[in-house]
Amino acid sequence: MSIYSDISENLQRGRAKLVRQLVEQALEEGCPAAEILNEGLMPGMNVIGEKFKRNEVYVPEVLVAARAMNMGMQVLSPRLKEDGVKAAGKVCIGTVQGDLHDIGKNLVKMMMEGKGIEVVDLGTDVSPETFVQTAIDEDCRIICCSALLTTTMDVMADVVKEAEARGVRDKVKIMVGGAPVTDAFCRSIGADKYTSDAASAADAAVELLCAV
Ligand code: B1M
Repeated sequence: MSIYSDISENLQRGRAKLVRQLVEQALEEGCPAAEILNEGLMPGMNVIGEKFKRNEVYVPEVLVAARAMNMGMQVLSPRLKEDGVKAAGKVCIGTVQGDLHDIGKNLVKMMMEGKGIEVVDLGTDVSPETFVQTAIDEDCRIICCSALLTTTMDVMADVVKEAEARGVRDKVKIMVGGAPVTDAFCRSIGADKYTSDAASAADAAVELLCAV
């Protein structure tokens, strides 16, 4: 078994320390940082994402795999920067104003990072102004909004309006999700993309980043 499949397998099992050691070993052996990411860490996270979509693994397994991914990335990130490797694109994510649920939002973030996307995490209770200002300041190409309450999902419409008011609606895509959110709701508020789960959100973000 190659060191890359070793990294991928152990990431899927959530063996964070081992993943970090294997990434260190791969670097010592002279493997390029981008190759370790693209052939070891990301394929491992992709397998978990696909299994999550098919309900073959659940939130806890995704969380431990994401922790292993993060451990590997701690070692790899400085080397990727040194090598001038750029992220697939930059997005910001948050749970909308008035809403403190963040487990799903964190999963979306982890899946996106697993696809090589740079994610600015704004946390919870995020105002439309903060979403849009961050997108402008940080040059994010997608704003990702999560809502778990029927009483807060309408804030997503305000994010769309704020992006229009600030004159950046044509420069930034807006993705929405969370248990009460639907595709019909997404279309009704003029957002760009609804997805029902974290793995699909990450896939959609990659597609949007490639399209813009
Ligand atoms: Co709250 N809560 N909660 N809660 N809570 C729900 C959501 C609720 C359905 C429970 C119920 O009544 N049956 C209900 C909402 C009812 C409604 O509006 N229709 C509810 C309520 C009412 C409340 C309070 C108002 C309770 C109170 O105080 N009276 C209060 C609100 C506080 C606030 O936010 N202002 C409250 C508080 C809390 C806790 C703090 C105790 C805790 C949150 C802890 C935390 O997040 N750190 C909590 C929890 C844990 C839940 C439940 C039990 C679980 C939510 C969760 O994490 N699910 C929930 C009931 C339930 O769902 N069974 C409930 C797991 C998570 C992985 O799923 O977040 O849906 P989810 O994310 C999924 C997808 O939706 C999607 O991907 C994820 C994974 O695939 N997704 C996206 C999410 N964001 C996305 C973004 C995308 C794309 C996909 O693109 C950008």
